[in-house]
Amino acid sequence: MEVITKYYVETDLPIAKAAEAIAAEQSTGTWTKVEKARYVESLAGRVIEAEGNLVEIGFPEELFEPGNIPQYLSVVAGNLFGLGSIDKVRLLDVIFSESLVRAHQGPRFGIEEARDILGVHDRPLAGTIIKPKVGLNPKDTAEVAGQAVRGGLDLIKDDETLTDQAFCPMTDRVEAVMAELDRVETETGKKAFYAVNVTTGADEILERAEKATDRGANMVMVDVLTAGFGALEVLSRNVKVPVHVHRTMHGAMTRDRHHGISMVAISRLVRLAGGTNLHTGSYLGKMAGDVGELDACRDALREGWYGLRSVFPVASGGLHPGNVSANLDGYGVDCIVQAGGGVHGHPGGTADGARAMVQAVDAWRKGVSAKDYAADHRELKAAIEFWGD
Ligand code: RUB
Repeated sequence: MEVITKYYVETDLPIAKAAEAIAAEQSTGTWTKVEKARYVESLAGRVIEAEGNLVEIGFPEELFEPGNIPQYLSVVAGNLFGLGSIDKVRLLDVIFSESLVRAHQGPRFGIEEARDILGVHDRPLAGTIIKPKVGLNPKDTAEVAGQAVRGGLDLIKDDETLTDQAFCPMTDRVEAVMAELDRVETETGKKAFYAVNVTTGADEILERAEKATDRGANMVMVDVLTAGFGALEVLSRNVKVPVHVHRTMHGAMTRDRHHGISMVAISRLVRLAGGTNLHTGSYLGKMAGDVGELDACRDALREGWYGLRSVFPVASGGLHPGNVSANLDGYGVDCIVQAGGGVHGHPGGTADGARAMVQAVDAWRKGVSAKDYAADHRELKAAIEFWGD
């Protein structure tokens, strides 16, 4: 069996030569001929197609160490990016063999398991990011989180740069937020996830996550590209709560359509490594996104894949109640729409912003435009007047 990789390539070489150079460099070759025993050739990469700017290569699955995602990346996304003979190259997709996929547990908590915890099965989830993204003390963080859940949101998350700084120690923050969420649940019956960012060095990320869950955290978050896929998999294999995966730094790899690594490839790796939720971009928002790629990420996270549980795609980045429906049209029911500024910047404050997000999701479910639904939903009306739709 093979692992199939697809690349976009720009080069002055004949495309077949460039494809051979990539296949060699990422398997058994180098820039010049080196005599080798014949049996080594069984691990050589094979050019399947080289046409125009598209290259497809099959790597024998024996080249990959089962279970070792960092090593997978060294093969399919390694030295090739630095080959002087190639001007630009983008890893478009990677199709892993069944045995390599089955070497991973994948998400311990997938979409269904996360829904079972919340008791929400028939609609998209709506969430927010604590804003300001850094600076609040634990008490004020809890206040903001409590307001968001009182407004009906299902998920409150730390932002990607908030970890365990002196101005907001993680353990104090978790205790304060979870105590507030417990109060809200007791008063209103509304259950919500709080995704605490446990991103840190590989040597202590599991210990940090366990400190959070020991204090009641019901979800952890990791910045997968800065912490590493290995760190994500350590969490998903050992921590007894769902894992929210932020993709900060992805733009350095995904943004150039002609060089880097597509979000589709990253989506497959996050599912292998066991994320429950993954930011994959918004059909309408502040971050640049390509519809074809968004669709491919959505499908990579949710389609059947040798028994691995499915993963929530997360639409975030510049969302507000007025553009929720465009994102839900793309992602459908099994997704998370989340807004930071689009909740906390609401003219009526966080709780009203949360209500407006919930109303925007309800409008979509009913097949009614947000504008029409706003006629008798004041919080949504105020949001649309403020940000448009
Ligand atoms: C969004 C936010 C997230 C972005 C990252 O805040 O804080 O970090 O979602 O973008 P806001 P992406 O809602 O105020 O824009 O989700 O595309 O990775």
